[in-house]
Amino acid sequence: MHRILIDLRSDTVTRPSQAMRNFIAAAAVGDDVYGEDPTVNLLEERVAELLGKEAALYVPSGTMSNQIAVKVHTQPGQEVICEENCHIFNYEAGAPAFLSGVQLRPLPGEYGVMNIQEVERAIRADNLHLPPTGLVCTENTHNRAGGTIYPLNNIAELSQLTAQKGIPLHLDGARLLNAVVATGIPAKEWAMFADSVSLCFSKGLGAPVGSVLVGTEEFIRKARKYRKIFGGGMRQAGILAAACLFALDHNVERLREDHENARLLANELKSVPGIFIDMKQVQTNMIMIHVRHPRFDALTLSQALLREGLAANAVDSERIRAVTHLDFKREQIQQVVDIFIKLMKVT
Ligand code: TLP
Repeated sequence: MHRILIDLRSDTVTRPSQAMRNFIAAAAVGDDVYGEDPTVNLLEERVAELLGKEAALYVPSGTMSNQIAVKVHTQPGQEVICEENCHIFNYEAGAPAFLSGVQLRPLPGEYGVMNIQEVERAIRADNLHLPPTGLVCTENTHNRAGGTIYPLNNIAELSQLTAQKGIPLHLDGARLLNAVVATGIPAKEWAMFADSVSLCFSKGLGAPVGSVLVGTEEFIRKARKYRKIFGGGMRQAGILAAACLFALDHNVERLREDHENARLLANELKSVPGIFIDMKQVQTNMIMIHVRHPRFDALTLSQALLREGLAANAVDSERIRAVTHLDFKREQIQQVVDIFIKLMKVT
């Protein structure tokens, strides 16, 4: 085990601040399975309001939130259209097949954005042989594309298409507030194009646990039932939801700092020989570092970085992902750059 001095693996690695812990300690709680936890209820109201939806449900993780949405929107045997690098397809351990009995239809994307004509072509005709298209999923910001923003007009046209075909649209907005802060477009405006939206508090917002799923009253009534079935009915969950309320009040606007730090770091790193950064990808708090070096691929470089105390994950054999967050400070940028320069020297 190497000692991690700087952790850029994810924005999930943040630890609750003392102020957040104090707020948690003072939270009023009750049994949320009975709907009696005032802090959870308040969080759900606030997130429903923030995203302009009728109702909301607090759940333990982003994965559960997405999977409940897939479950409510679909029937077994249906097909779900998504972008090929999305989280639901790549990082949720095959849950749509396991939990909902649906198959995924991944489509190529550019910076995470699907081509609207390809989506239209992928929607199945009504034919005895074909799996009916039950849902379309999108992701904003897009994780594996490098924290890129799914432009509003693309979401709008996707929404127009799905509405016209009578297919629901789910938005994995784990980092939607990063898109909000980066563009200045309010959360409601993004959310109005989707039937359901999942928002995470355990990423850039710095809370230890929790996501909120929003949609219509009817959708959330069904989602609440599946949360119980999936084992996510928690009791005095206000202890956790309090952290999310704190995050809403204190950690949204500051996402700007993470974005600035990512840009500053990427600007420094891009001139280090042996790595390449597509600056068009650096839109929020992530940097995809393409490794083009005679001695290293992404995996061996991430191992070498770790020996220097810098943790950053390889997403495939060519790319390392670096994510800025609440516990990464501007002063650490130079340290990161120095480690890369030291390692990339061809000896
Ligand atoms: N993403 C994690 C890993 O699973 C890759 C990370 O470190 O970025 N949607 C999106 C877009 C996500 O990035 C994640 C987490 C989730 C959903 C799932 O959230 P959790 O981890 O709470 O289940």
